[in-house]
Amino acid sequence: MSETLEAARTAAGAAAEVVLTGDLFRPTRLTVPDLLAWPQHRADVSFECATDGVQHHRFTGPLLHDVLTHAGPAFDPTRRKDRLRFLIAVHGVDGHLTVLSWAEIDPDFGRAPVLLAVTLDDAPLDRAGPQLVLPQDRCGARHISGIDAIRVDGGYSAWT
Ligand SMILES: Nc1nc2c(c(=O)[nH]1)N[C@H]1C(S)=C(S)[C@@H](COP(=O)(O)O)O[C@H]1N2
Ligand SMILES: [Mo]
Repeated sequence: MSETLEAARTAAGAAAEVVLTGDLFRPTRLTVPDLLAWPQHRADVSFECATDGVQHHRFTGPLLHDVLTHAGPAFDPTRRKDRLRFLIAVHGVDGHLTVLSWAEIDPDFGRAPVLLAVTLDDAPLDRAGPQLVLPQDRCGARHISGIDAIRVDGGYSAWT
């Protein structure tokens, strides 16, 4: 997140919150400390930024899959084919956005160990908000910082 945006968020006095919304049985809002309730994973990542070159960072946090599963995505978890239509949109406070497929992070499919990081280089992200971490990405662009909303979308389920 840019320093300007982070300063604005901090000045507003608001603890960063992530809204989990969309096709969920238990939509919710989570702070960074709330994200400590799930098992914590560590990722040491290197990624290349088109403008700043190669960056190295250490992140810790829960798996995105664990957090979203707890929110109850609106598919039948016992039927693997049901999940394939679902998308996950991750939105940063500055409007930066990426879309993942559910299958990309599902242990039965792509198994990407994507984190919702709560620390960056050992510093807590309580005020900035969590950061998306995709250890397999070569490019840094999907490592969205200052996440303020995640939307699970099974909209393609209506496609006949
Ligand atoms: N919210 C938000 N996150 C973002 C971006 C952004 O513009 N907004 N840029 C991405 C890009 S292009 C890169 S390369 C990395 C840079 O991370 P760093 O500044 O920690 O090296 O952040 C990513 N996360
Ligand atoms: Mo970048």
